[in-house]
Amino acid sequence: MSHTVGDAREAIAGSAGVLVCTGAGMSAESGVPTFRGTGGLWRNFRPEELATRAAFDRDPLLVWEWYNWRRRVVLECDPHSGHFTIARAQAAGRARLVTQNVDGLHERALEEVGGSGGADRTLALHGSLFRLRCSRCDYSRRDEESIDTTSPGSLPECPECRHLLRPGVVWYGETLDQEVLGKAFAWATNASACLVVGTSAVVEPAASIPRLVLQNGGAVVEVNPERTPLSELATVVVHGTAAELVPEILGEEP
Ligand code: BJW
Ligand code: ZN
Repeated sequence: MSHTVGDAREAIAGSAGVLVCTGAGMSAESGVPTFRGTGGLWRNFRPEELATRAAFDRDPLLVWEWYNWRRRVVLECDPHSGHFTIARAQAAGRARLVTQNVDGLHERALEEVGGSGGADRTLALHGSLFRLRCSRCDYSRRDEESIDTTSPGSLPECPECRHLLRPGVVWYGETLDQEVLGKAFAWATNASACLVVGTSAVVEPAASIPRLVLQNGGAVVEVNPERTPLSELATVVVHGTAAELVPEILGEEP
C-alpha cells in the first residue's frame, strides 16, 4: 500500500523527536552510486565480492583501487536538500540520525548548517570512507588523500605496527562497533517515530532498527522509489526520492 506525504507528516508530527535511518538511496541524487542498484558495479565486481576481509587479504591492491575510486566520486558530490533538512532537524534537537552510509554527506550537511550540537545525534553504523584503520592493531586516522595504488608496496602502512592500513568501514561478516550499535538500538527502542530513507532494508543488523521501533509501538515511515521487505511492515510507505520527499515530510513548512 502506498500513502501520501500528508500521512507521513502526520505519523511524525505527533512525536517529540524522530529517528531517521538512511541508506545508500539517500545519497543517490548527490551522485553517489547505490550498492544494489544499476550503478552499483565497479569493473563488473559486485560489492559483496570486494567489501570483505577475505577480499582485502587476497588482493589489497584491488580493494584499495575500488575504495580510492569511491572516495574520489564522493569528494566530488555535495549533500542535497534532503541531507540539509535532516541536518537542520538534528541541530534543532528534533531528530537523531542512524546512517549506514560511509560517504560523510550527512556530516558535511550538519557542519554547513552549523549544527555543532547535532554531532552526538549521528551514528554511522558502517564507519567512514575517510577513515583509515590498521588491519591488525587499533590504530586509525582520518584521511581524505588519494591512496597510492601503483603497487602492493605503495599501499599505506600502519605507523605503529607496519601492517597494511585498510578502509575504516565495516565489511560483510564483521561485527559493528558494539557501542555504536547499542546506542542505535536504544534510540530505536525509545523512538515513537522513525523515518527510513533509501535503504533496501536487507543488510543486518541495520535492517532490524526500524523493526525494533515498530515492536515498541512507534510509527515507521518508509521513503523509497521501490518496495522493500520493510514496506509490508511500515506504518506509512511513500514512493519517491529522498531529495524530493524528505524536505516535504520532515521540513518545518508543510
Ligand atoms: C532511493 C533513491 C533515491 C535509490 N531516494 N531511495 C542475519 C540474517 C542474514 C544475514 C546476516 C544476519 N546478520 C548478519 C548477516 C550477514 C550480513 C548481512 O546482513 N547480509 C545480508 C545481505 C543478508 N551482515 C553482516 O555481515 C554485518 N555484520 C554482522 O552482522 O556481524 C555479526 C555477524 C557476522 C557474521 C555472521 C552473522 C553475524 C555487517 C554488514 C556490513 C555491511 N557493509 C556494507 C559495506 C560497507 C563498506 C562500504 O561501503 O564499502 O555496507 S555492505 C553495503 O550494504 C553497505 C551498505 O551500508 C549496506 C546497506 O545497503 P543500503 O544502504 O540498503 O543500499 P542498497 O544499494 O542496498 O539500497 C539502496 C536503496 O535506495 C534501494 O532500496 C533503492 O530503491 C533506494 N533508492 N535511489 C531514495 N533517490
Ligand atoms: Zn597497526
